[in-house]
Amino acid sequence: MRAKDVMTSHPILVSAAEQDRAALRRLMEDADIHHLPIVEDGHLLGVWVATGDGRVVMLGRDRVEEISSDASADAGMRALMGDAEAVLVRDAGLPVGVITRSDVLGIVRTALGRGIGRRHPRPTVIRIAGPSGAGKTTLIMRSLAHLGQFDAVVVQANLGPDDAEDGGPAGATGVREVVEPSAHWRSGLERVVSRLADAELILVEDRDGELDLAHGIGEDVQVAVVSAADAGSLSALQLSDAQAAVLTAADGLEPEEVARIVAAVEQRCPGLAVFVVASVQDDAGLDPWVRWLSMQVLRRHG
Ligand SMILES: Nc1nc2c(ncn2[C@@H]2O[C@H](COP(=O)(O)OP(=O)(O)OP(=O)(O)O)[C@@H](O)[C@H]2O)c(=O)[nH]1
Ligand SMILES: [Mg+2]
Repeated sequence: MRAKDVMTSHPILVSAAEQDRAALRRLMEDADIHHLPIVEDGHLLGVWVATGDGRVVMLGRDRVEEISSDASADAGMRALMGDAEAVLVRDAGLPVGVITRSDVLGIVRTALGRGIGRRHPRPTVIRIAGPSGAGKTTLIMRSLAHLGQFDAVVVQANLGPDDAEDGGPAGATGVREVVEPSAHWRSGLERVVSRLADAELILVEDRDGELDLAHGIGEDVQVAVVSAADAGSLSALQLSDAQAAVLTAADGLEPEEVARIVAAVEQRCPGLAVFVVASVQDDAGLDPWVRWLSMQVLRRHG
């Protein structure tokens, strides 16, 4: 970024002859500024500054940095973080702009509005994998409805590039959704996560296929989504690097049958958090899962 990108253009300059402080203050108030560079015959002589206590004081030219409009904006920022009270920007020698701390604060405000500069180190990345039709999308959508406290993004690695224009199903809920088939791979996931660094939570719907959560691809948490009816065939090896399994469509089985399957999975995979959901009205299973998911984000926030 260049100085001309961040400066306030068409600066009001005053000559050395203008010494009437009341008039200078009125001028600054009318223009809603706090600095008036003093320029005589193109030479910078100093700057008038309206201080917070109502005074107007003159500072020497040593307190004003002069840079070219094509210079890096960073040069101006550094000057303001040091001794400079203002930065006078010149183009072909002519004063064309001023940068003050007000401009810097304006930039910071814009950045904050976009989530840039958050102190949480990086988003929590949750990879959700499972066979085709296991209920991954359904689970993500239902979970998002309860995760409004987080700035969440869904990364769809399970849709083709042709779907990218419309976004995926989460887009309809108002949650940001990125269709990124390459997020199935380590390098693709890394790229998309670095692009979404302002998010707090990234839910990645992984591509369908044989469930293999023995090797992570750079996410924080891996979750297997499998229909309860199919969960009996899950092996410990398949889930060896997973933190949770969500057994879906429990509404299609008798509760005793579900309990038996859960017990079997828990026995086979000690330490795995196992949840059971059924995308029906009175599903009580979603709550513990959403609480667990929230904890994954909160404990990374520190
Ligand atoms: N009865 C019942 N149906 C479910 C449940 N979860 C998902 N489904 C249904 O199962 C079908 C597949 O669900 P999706 O959420 O699209 O599954 P997916 O894993 O995202 O599927 P793909 O992305 O196509 O691989 C849909 O028709 C859902 O409505 C559940 O808990 N109970
Ligand atoms: Mg899906």
